[in-house]
Amino acid sequence: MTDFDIDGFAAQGGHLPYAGPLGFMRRPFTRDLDGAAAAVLGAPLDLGVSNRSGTRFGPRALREMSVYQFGQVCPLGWFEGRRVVDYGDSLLLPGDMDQSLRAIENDASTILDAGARLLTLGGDHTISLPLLRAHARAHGTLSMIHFDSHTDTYDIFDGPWHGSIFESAVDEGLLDPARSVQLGIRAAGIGEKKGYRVVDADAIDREGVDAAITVVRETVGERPAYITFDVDFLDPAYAPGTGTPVAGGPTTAEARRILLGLAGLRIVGGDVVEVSPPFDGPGQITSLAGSAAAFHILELMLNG
Ligand SMILES: [Mn+2]
Repeated sequence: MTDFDIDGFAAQGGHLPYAGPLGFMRRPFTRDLDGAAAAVLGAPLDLGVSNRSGTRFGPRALREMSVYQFGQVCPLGWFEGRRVVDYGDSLLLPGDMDQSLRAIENDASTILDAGARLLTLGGDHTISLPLLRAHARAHGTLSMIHFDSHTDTYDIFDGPWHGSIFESAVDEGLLDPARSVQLGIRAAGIGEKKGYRVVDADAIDREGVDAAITVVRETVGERPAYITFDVDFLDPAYAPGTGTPVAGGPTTAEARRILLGLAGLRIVGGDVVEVSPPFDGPGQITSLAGSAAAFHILELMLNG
């Protein structure tokens, strides 16, 4: 006979990592937001990419690898007393960017209006624009903590794409760039700087993560802040499964330490974007890293 506490195990979600249903972190799929502290939303969009596509498969892969975080990145029992639901995916019509962004914004507003925090799984980075619109409506002008190898301030086409959103967000007054930080930047800029504080990849490498954390904490202060985590922040050695990888980036350990270093800030929302499973490597390391970051963002939202 086994000594295994099957009832206690069931209370944690009830399945071994390789079995069972796949709500994010085993949360139940439901649109009932009553009493929910947070909801997780999938935004399976890849209409906005400029290079390799595939991020429409990101939410599913992030959910799958999230169940490996139990007892690892996520302490067992962490969800006790916290109602977190998986709201499912926004219904996005293929080829229709306007409809897609409206659907994401509507779902986000529904969740925020219910009083829940929102963690969104992308999807390409275009999704952050409707998400910022919804969060700014709920919380006022935001600070942003932006992990990325690109500034995404490249508003060079007629419509939104994954490289234009953080120019549009400033122009729309959704966030205050002087109170926002872009971390890990290393792609050659082709757009305006728009006034963001930048701690680029070379600065993180040279001065270390503690210095980066200090800049973020001093810049953001007490303001409501939104975290957007583009998985291409990470070096392609740690996150090959993404559309526009840029060599020379931080490690998963550095990402983890920066996220943990943001504890106590007023994190009101966040997303993990640009996971493209068709380009992921053995061990699904990109989705694993992305889902760990997603859990840490959830932790910051609910502990803050
Ligand atoms: Mn990027």
